[in-house]
Amino acid sequence: MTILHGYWRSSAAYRLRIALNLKGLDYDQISVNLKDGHQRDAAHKALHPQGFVPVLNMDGEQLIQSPAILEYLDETHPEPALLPGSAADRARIRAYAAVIGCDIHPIQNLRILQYIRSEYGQDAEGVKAWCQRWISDGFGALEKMAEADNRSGPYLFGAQPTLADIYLVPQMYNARRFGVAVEDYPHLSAADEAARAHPAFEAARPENQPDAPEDGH
Ligand SMILES: N[C@@H](CCC(=O)N[C@@H](CS)C(=O)NCC(=O)O)C(=O)O
Repeated sequence: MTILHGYWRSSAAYRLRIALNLKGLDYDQISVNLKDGHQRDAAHKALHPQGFVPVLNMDGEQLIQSPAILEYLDETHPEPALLPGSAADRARIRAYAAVIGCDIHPIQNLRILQYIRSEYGQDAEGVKAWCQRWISDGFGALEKMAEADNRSGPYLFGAQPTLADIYLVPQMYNARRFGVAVEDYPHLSAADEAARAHPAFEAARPENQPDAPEDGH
């Protein structure tokens, strides 16, 4: 049985839920409550030395790091391809993923936000301003990339969802959560809307997870 150790609001786990759903792979979920700090429990750190989610148990393997796991899923279950097209197309798709996965998401991770609160005395508004600043910076670049690619859509890279959408949708969710004006990025907003209407993305939505609290917080 495939088991995803995740959390309803984790965007890295959200990426994996989308990919597993797109590939038509069944999985169970074990919730690691990030809000209560269970990612730092010894039992979880035995699965993930960094104390992060997600962890995926699949095919007798224990896998960490969503970029690595997404590649594993694509290599072991090639259809539908998360990285379609030519080598140059795949490089462009990976570039969208890298802007989000390397340059936007890591600096608004929970432990970073907790750190700027505790060590730099920031309140909720200060934390929100930090997130808005860096999400907007990355989204500005992504919007220009999408404009230059000039794909007909509806997804970020054309007619089928790719790795780029798998990274985009969870990051747009975070952006809305932190009050970023996502409508300022028309290409990103249109691709996000199209992807969220896809059943694989819909089933992966944070609100649709078994550990999502009823009050949405
Ligand atoms: N590069 C890692 C990042 C994983 C990550 O940032 N996970 C977050 C949730 S989205 C986490 O577990 N944060 C716990 C914390 O900051 O304490 C991946 O893509 O798997």
